[in-house]
Amino acid sequence: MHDVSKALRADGATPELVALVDIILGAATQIAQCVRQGALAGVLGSTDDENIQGETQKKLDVIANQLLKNALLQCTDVCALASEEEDTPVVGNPEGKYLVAFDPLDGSSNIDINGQVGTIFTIFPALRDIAFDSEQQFHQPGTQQLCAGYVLYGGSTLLVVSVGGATRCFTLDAASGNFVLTQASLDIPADTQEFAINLSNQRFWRPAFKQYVDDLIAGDTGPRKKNYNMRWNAAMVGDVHRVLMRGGIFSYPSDSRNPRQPAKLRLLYEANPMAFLIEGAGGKAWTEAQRILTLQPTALHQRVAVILGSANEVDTCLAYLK
Ligand code: AFP
Repeated sequence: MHDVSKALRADGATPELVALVDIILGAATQIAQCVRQGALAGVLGSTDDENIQGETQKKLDVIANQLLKNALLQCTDVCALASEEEDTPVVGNPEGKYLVAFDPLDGSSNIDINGQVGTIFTIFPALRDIAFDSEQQFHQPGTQQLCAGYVLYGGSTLLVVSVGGATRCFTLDAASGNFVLTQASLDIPADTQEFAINLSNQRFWRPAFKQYVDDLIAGDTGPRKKNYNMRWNAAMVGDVHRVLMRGGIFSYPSDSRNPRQPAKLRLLYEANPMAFLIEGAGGKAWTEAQRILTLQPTALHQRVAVILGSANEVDTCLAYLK
């Protein structure tokens, strides 16, 4: 048995769930090859299409989506899947036990600059009291996730995954094609001096959030009495990975740029899986008013404000917003 299967079985996952994660990893390994080959594989640049979010699709968005879709639809345990790149759920086997949702390639704007990108995924149980092909299947709070994870295509290809216990990190061994356990349990320090927030949006923030960030920037001359450093990857997967590795606070708050879309990150396949992993590593993940995992979804591509990371820093941020 490979490391991922062994660890997930030890964490209580059923053989079927482990097999499903293995299928996702098979597709992710192919995506990793495309990312690594880049221009040599002709996969850089944009298509002429837009997704449901109104964003221009990159060639790699489409390729990654197709690889995951093809692999998952061959699995009889998959009832339906949802993707950032699909307007509506894609139906699999009506009797399938699982729902899978994913952002096939998070951080698409990094593709053409050789920056970090990743695949974020989550698995929910299929609900027997709701039609198998209904979008309502996916309207489950994040607490119901059976498994959440991401594959980060960076200097190394990493898998970070949890089935509800520890958040574990594996590294893809290019020689064997296996993900090898490299950190058995991630543990986010409660305090931090690092933040990841896109400061170019500050004129659109609510005053309380702006005050919080102003006080971070004021450093040891302000009320926080310590200096902070800033990092921004423009790929949630990269920013959250850094927080999982060494602590920090990551936030994409609500703003007033577009009144019809006050938040940017998607609940189902971005905020929920990341919140699951962050909590498994001892951190906190909230919207501006509520624990992310307890939100009752109302739409497939619903967007939410996100504040996550080192527990004490998230608490401080939330205290400003009260
Ligand atoms: P994609 O999934 O479309 O690549 O979007 C990435 C993302 O939603 C998230 O990963 C980043 O945190 C965020 O966008 C970066 O957004 P800005 O460009 O507004 O900083």
